[in-house]
Amino acid sequence: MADTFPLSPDCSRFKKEIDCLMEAVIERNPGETEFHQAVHEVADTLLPFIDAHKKYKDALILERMTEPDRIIIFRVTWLDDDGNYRFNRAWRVQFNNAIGPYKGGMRFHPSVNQSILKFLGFEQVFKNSLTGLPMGGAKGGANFDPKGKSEHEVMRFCQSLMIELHRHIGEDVDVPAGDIGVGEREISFLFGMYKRLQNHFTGTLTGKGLSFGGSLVRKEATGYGAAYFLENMLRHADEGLKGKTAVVSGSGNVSLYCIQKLIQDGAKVVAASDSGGTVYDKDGIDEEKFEFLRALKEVRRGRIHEYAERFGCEFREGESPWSIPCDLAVPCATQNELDLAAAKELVKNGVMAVAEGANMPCTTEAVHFLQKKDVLFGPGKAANAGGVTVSGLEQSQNSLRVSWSREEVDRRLQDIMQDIHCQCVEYGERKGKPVDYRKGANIAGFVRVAEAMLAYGAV
Ligand code: NDP
Ligand code: 2IT
Repeated sequence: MADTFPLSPDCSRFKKEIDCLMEAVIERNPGETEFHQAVHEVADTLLPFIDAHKKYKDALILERMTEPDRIIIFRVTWLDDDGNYRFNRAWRVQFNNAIGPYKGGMRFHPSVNQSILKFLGFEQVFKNSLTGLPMGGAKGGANFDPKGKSEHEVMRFCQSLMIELHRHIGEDVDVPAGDIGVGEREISFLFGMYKRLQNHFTGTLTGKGLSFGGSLVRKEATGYGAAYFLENMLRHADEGLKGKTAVVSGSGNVSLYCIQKLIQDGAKVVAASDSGGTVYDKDGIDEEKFEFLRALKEVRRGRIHEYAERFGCEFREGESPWSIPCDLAVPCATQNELDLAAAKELVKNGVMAVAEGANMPCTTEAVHFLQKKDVLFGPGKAANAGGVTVSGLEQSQNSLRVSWSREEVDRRLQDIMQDIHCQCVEYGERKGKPVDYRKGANIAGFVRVAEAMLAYGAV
């Protein structure tokens, strides 16, 4: 069973150990393939390190980290615009609060299930640790599809969801935020109901509107952060963004602001996508075209083919962007959107770096192939940590009852992304080879949580 997860070339010495761990994880969590994939990805690089540090091994730290603290599952009933009863299933996976209150996004998408939320919660623990801020890891969401729903239906769904969720969260307990299908509109509906139920105005959600406790740069933070991380990776390899051709997948919150920052910093972005297909703009997305794209997606909630129609460029229906020649590839849509065939195509076309704006967008096989071919690879838990970083900064501002300027928040974001890069280099540097950012991020993220768990003993 365990060999459904290919091992990276340099871990064969530890094959037996990883097989044992994965067999136990698979047995405890049957059928949860995305969760198995995320645990395997971490264990693959961590086991050699844990082997060399007996204290972590003896206290079963990694094994315990694969078990969430708790999972809350509940029904959300709501009325559609025609007065029909509808219901969905919702979850909050509170994974680990060793270093701070649970923190992580809420995802609304028809594909949401427990496996996906557990993989996201597990990754969040390591990501939040890397930021250096006091945040544990969690994730939540519902199999609700916001597409095609009216504003009032989305509002009623959010309010009904919060009627249950409010008793499980709090500014020092668990602080949800956005993810796929959950942006400022949904956070506002959720926060409005939370505040009413608690009769308490606190920073229990992040990604709030600016007039009620939101932080400047939160909207841009994940995309900007991914561009900053990519810039750090390139600089470390004596390269830079200027003049490079980039392709970005998706056209949601993360993609949009990644595209904006890449353009501002001198790269040429030639592709973006949505679940309907990819636009290939050979001339590059300039500031004016970007504004059109932003309004199309953020305001009108339209489809990306409208960009191709407006600017007369190619639209590849049903296709992802990975066959388009580029120096830099930034997958920003969803898990497992870049597979081995796509990785081979990118390498054939001379890709230099891949940074994961989304969570686990590259399959295991794709990651191993890219690393084998010495492509710089920035894993999601490092490259997309900018979003939760500014969420953490929003929590600080709420606690202090202050609002920092755009420049102040952006400066802190840049500093933290640089620090995450340094941590990855510290644990992932290899002689004569590109930094192993995957190994670096996993070890650096692990150590902080592991030390706290060791200190707490058997709890
Ligand atoms: P959005 O909902 O704003 O945008 C998602 C984008 O990805 C849309 O263009 C969507 O296309 C596309 N997409 C989603 N699911 C699929 C799918 N199954 N197949 C093809 N395309 C798909 O989400 P975000 O930008 O917030 O999130 C994108 C990724 O970034 C996710 O992996 C998320 O976990 C991760 N992330 C988000 C953070 C945040 O702060 N928002 C922080 C860190 C990571 P369509 O509209 O057609 O569905
Ligand atoms: O995956 C992620 O890091 C997010 N969706 C953002 C989480 C947050 O709490 O801001």
